[in-house]
This record gives sequence, structure tokens and C-alpha cells, in this order.
Amino acid sequence: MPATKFDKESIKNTIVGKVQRYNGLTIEEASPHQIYKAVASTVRDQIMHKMIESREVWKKQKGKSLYYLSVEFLMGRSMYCNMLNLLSTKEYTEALEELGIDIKDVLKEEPEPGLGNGGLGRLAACFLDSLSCLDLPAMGCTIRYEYGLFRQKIVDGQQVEMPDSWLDNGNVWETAMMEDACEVHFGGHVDEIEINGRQKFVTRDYYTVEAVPYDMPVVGYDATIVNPLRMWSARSPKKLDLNRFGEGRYAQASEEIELAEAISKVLYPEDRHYEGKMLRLKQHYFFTSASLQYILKDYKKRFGNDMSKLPEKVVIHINDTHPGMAIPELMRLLIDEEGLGWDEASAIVQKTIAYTNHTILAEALEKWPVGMVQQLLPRCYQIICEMNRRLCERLWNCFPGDWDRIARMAIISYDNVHMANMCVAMSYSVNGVSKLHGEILKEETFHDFNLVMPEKFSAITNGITHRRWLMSCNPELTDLICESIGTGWIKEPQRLSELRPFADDAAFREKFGKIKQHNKERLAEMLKERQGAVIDPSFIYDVQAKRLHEYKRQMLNALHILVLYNRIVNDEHFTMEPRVFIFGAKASPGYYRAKQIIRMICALSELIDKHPRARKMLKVVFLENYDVSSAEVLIPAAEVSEQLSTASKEASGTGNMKFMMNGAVTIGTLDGANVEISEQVGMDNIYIFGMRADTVRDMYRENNYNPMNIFETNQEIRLAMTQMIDGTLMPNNPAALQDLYHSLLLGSWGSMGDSYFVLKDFGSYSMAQRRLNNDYANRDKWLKMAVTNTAMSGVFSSDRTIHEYNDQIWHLEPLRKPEPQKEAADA
Ligand code: 4GP
Repeated sequence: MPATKFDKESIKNTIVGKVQRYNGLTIEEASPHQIYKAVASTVRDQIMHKMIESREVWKKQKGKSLYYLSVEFLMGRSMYCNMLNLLSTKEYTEALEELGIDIKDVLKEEPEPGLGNGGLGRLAACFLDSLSCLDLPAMGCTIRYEYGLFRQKIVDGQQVEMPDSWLDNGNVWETAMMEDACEVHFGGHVDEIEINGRQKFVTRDYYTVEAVPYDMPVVGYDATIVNPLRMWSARSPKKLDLNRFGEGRYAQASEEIELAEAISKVLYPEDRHYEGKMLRLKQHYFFTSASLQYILKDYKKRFGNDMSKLPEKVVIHINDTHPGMAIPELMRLLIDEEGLGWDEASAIVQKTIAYTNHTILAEALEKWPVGMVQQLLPRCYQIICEMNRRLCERLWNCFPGDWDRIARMAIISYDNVHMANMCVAMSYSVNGVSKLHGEILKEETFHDFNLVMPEKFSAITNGITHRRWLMSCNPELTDLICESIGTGWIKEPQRLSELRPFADDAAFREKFGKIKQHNKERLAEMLKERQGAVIDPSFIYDVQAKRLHEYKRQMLNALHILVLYNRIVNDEHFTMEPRVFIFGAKASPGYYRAKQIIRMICALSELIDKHPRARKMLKVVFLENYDVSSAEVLIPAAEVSEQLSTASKEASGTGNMKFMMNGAVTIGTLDGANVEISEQVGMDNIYIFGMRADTVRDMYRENNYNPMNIFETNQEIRLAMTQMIDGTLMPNNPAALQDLYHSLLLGSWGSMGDSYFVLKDFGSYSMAQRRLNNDYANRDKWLKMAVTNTAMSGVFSSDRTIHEYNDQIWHLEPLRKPEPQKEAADA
């Protein structure tokens, strides 16, 4: 077996050799990017050795495998985490040092794959890391988007979207797996024919798109296994049309190619128009169909043609409903290609597919117009209709005559295919992502299903990989923890709790505080370098970093900052601990109000900077293009973590866990995983405010909330809100924030205004902020809280999450390296 650990000398020689061979240069002549490529491909060589080893064991063990289907995998840069997981950071750092290169300069050269948007995509990436670390065999499946999401620029205080061409210089980590390329068919019509007395369905006149897989290895920390992330790329089977080209019709000559390849261009294409919506449906079907074809091909190669054993060897997990077409597609493949009957196929599907829900927001519960599904996927549509018919028949027996309820639960109703209903009805497991979210799914979102099939429902709280979100992004804190409690926590993260007594140790607290200060300086440098923003590292670093959405209530934070500004400006005796509020957030390109909130934050920043007294105590920075790499610098520097969602709306949150692990103290509502964070650290080590989930539910039900009452009676709120539209915030365009202003006061079409209760929760938030400000002034008290947060964060490692998924849902056997003697005996 080849060596899987490279020593310093061989690393040096390999890097020098690669620069020579690839670029014909010496190491001194090579550019930083050329050096990055040489280093990355050296790491990759090391991984490939491991991969061969891992595949051998996997083949012999013949166990069950997981396929984790997700439209997003927000992986972040790979190089440093790969070195870390190979236990080789020291060797690489020293080898580079001896070559006269600072590893930090090399790491910066790696482009970040932007194959995700938010929580759901980053969760998928953390899961892959933990799966590999726990030696569980799995493959992530997604689309190889050429442009990912978008790069955010702030121009004149507004978000501008730019294409994110992360593949421009190639991707060192991926390998094209041409032998697994396959065809995906769209459109056409279905003919029913009889062959040997059996009814068969054949689709004709379809068009084909080729799916080409690219695999990226995911190494586990000190583990045997290397799991692949498989990214499917769309390619047209058509070649250039030479006739058209010859006629000078150059654009038309490659038109069809472009159309097919549009499928893997961008993540979440704009879907306000028919074409965009259609493209999304194509994307979803494209990668689920390709993945399923591969899964069945591989299963048959390993276990033969008996499909009844599929659920024993394969579990397909769908990360929210986007890959939900896996359900009719697996039915199609089993019936049309493998010759199974409906009942047999349906029983297999219902034992193979598991589903996680990530949101209860009504607008995020996916549905597709019937006509669109029928046109694009005619055979799947037939299958969906039959699934729906059988489901409704079953429901009719449970709820005779209750048409309304049956319509709510049906897969097809009111001319739409309801993906969540299909996923719940046809998978064997439905899970929520925190305790609270699990309860809400059972009691509200899927209440009716829970009456009929309660055994399917569970809640497994999300987690984050502590390798990336502590060890890699906060090496100094990692060293301090290891010095204090040893290294056992690395493999058993819950043992971080051994750190808790150190909260009372003054010397430890001081070291902890120094590291935070150092991380704050590092962030200040990054902000200066990236966008010229200057922040003072002696200020409190208060961070709200997450997607921009009304329910996450960046608006509550912004309004509160404006109130603080007014207090400073209007009361010469008012003082506070100086604080910089840092926001990081991308707004979906079509989400007007979210973009307005970004405008408001940027305007706030300018307003404060202009005021000589205010800027001594307050600062607002909008971090451009918040992504995994910037999060890795931002999070270790944060002291306050803002988790402000309207209770019941944030399914879990995972940013909250990352901040906590790095010693930030949370100010938040009892929503999602904040509830469990508060249970871990205790109410003395967190600032909880605002309405609880059940109160929010009652408020929606009663529908008699009137934000105007608060506006009229609370002078501070009234002043701040008026400043949104009177030219104070937007001197050049006072009307710019009018819609935002109105949304907080007036509802439309009979709904109430301020539908996320910003004004309602303001008072309680402001009081919690006051307490926080006073506590921060007491350094000992504050550091105790910070240390306690880190100490109690181990339970939020995704290793715990993956253990729970495996025990409750997947039942995979970890891959075990064969004993050396046993291997000899086998040979
Ligand atoms: C997110 C949820 O909003 C977040 O609360 C949760 O932590 C995360 O999934 C992972 O479970 N949802 C999405 C989405 O990202 O696109 O629905």
C-alpha cells in the first residue's frame, strides 16, 4: 500500500518538481497562483493514495452507502482543511517555509466554490466532513454550477450582483469521471405499449442532455475513508452545427449547446418568469436523475440485479425538497428500466428515501405548476399522478369526507405539484433540524401527516464541523484548549465541556481574551484590505452574518443602532461601550425589500461616520460578499452574536453555533437552535429577548397586532423610523426607504403590517442590549461568559448530528481498516 503521509522533504521536492513540470519555472520565479496549484496538487496526490486505500476497504466490506442529494454544497476552500484532516499542517507549513513561502499567501490563492447560498448548503458541507471523519461511506451529489451564486459588490450603498467565475483557473480538487457520464431526458410524450403481455411505458421524442460527473474528495480527520462530492455538469450531445456556422450564423450554430449547458450555469436562476422557473425544475431533475442512474448502476455492479435488497445497501437522503424528483424518478427507473411492478417499486422507494425539511416559511415550500411538470417530465408526471391517487385513497379512509384536509395533504392540488407533501408521503423519514423545528413540523406544517404516519417524524439538531469552525479558523484558541484539557475533544467534541471549570481561572481567561483580541486585529486587517474599512479593535465586535431576510430581522438590529445614534447625538451625557456592528449578508437578487435593508445599513454607516461624537462610540460596517472564507476570519473575532429571528421562523441556524464555539455571546430569541444553546450555557451566559414561538403563533392566529400603536407611543422608535424617510438617513433620496418604512407599519391586502414583529420585540431587544453593554464593561464577567460558550459548544459538532442521523435514519456501518494480520491472511 502506498504511503498516505508525506514527510517534509518529499513535500518540498514534489512542490518544486510540479512547478518545474507544469510551468517550466523555478520556485523563485513562480507566481503565488502557480505555487498554490503545485501545493494543492501535492495535497491531492496524498489524498488520492488514501482514496485508493479507502475504496479497497469499501469494496471488501460491501456495506450500505449514503447518497446525500442537495442543490447546494457550500464547501469553502479545501486546502487547509485537507491538510488538517491529513494531519499534515505542520509538514506543509514547514516545507513551504523552507522554500521561502508563507503558507498564508498560498491559502489566499484558492478560489472558493460558491455552490451554495446559506444554511442548508453549508450544513451539507459540514455533514460530508463529519461523515468522512466518522468513516461512514457516503457520496454528496449536486450540480457543478459554473458560476455558483453571485459575487456581491456594494456600489453607492447598494448591492450589485456580479458573476462568480470560480472555475476560471480550473479546480485542482476535481476529477472528471467520464465513465459515469449518462443521459438525462426531457420533454417528449409517453406511449403505452404491450410487450409479452406486459404493459410498458416508453417516452418518445424527448431531448437529451448529457450529465458529466466531477468528483471532489472529502478527507476525514485521521480517518480511513475519502468520500466524494459528485458534481454533475450539463453538456449537450450536439456538436457545433457546421452548416449554420458555414452560413455565417455563428450564434445559432451553438444555440442548442448553450441551452443544454444553461442547466449547470448558476445556482438559483431568477425564477420570476416562466423560463427561469422551468430552468430550476430542469436543474433539479437533471442532477437527481443522473445521481439515481449512477446509484442503481453501482448497486447492480456490487450486489447484482435483485432490486428488493436496495434499501439494505442504499439510503438516499434528500436535503429539502429540491431533489424531491428523486421519488418519481426512482419509481420510473424501477418500473420502466428494471421491470418491477408498482407495489414492489413503491415499497422500495419508501424504504430508501429519507427527507429533511429546513424551513417552514410558506414561500419556501416548493410547488411546481402541473403543466410545467407534464411538459418537461411527462413520465414522472404520470407517476406523480398515480402516487397522488393512491395517497388520496388512503387519506379518504382516514378522514372520510374531509376534503379540505385531503386537498392540503395531496401531492397534486390546485394545479400544482406540492413537493413537501410528496416527500413526506413517500419517504420513510422526515426530520426537522432542531427540537423546536421538529415540534413545529409535527404540530403545524405537517400536522395532518403526523396523525396518519407519526412514526416518520423526528428532530435532529444541526451541527457544524469543529475542524473547520474551530481548529482551522481559530488555531490559537485550539492550541490553548489543547494545552488546557488535552486533545481528546478533537475526536469527542462533547469533551470540550472539560473546559468549563477554566471559566473561573483568571490566567486562562486572560489568555482567552488575548486570543480574541488577536483575532479582532486579524479581522480589522482583512476589512481594511478587502474594502478599505477601518475599524478599531478596542471596540466591541458585534456581528450579524447570515442571508438577508425579513424574518432574520437585520432590520431590528439596524433600527436599534439608529436609536443608539440618536441617544448619543441628543443626550450629551449618554455613553456606551464603543461598539462596531458588522453585517454580512447576501440578498436574493429578486428580493427588493432585502436589498432595501442593505441600503439602510449602508446609509446608517455613513450617517454615523459623519458625526464626530457618534463615531467615537459607534461604527457600522457592511462586509461585502460574505462567504465561507470571510466567515472564517469574521467568526473567531466576534464577541457578540446577533440571532434575532422572529421566534418559530428560523428552523435551526448554524451560524449561531459557530459564533458560540469561538466564544461569542449570543443575543437572540428563543428560536431554532438558540433554544438549545441557551439550555447548554444557561440563562446567565446568553441574552434572550422577545416573544416565544407559541406567542408568535397566537399573534398570527388572532391577527389583531397593530404596529401603529407602538409607533405612536414609543418616541425613540418613532424618531428613528421617521429618519428613514425624512432625509436624515438618505439625504440624496429621502424616498428610497419608503417601502421598508411602510412595511413596518401597514399590512397589505388585509394582512397585518410588521409581519415579523420588529416593533413588537424592539423594547425587549433594547433592554437586553443595555444589559449586554453593562456586562461587557466587567471584563472578568464577560470573559467567563465567553469561555462558557466555547466550553458548552461541543454538542453542536456535526459529528454528534451525524451519529444521530446514523443511529436513527441511515444505519451505515463505519468503514474499518482491516487488521494487518487479517490482510496478510486474505492475501
Ligand atoms: C436553512 C434554515 O433557514 C436554517 O435555520 C437552518 O439552520 C439551515 O437551513 C440548515 O438546516 N434553510 C435554508 C433554505 O437554507 O434554503 O431553506
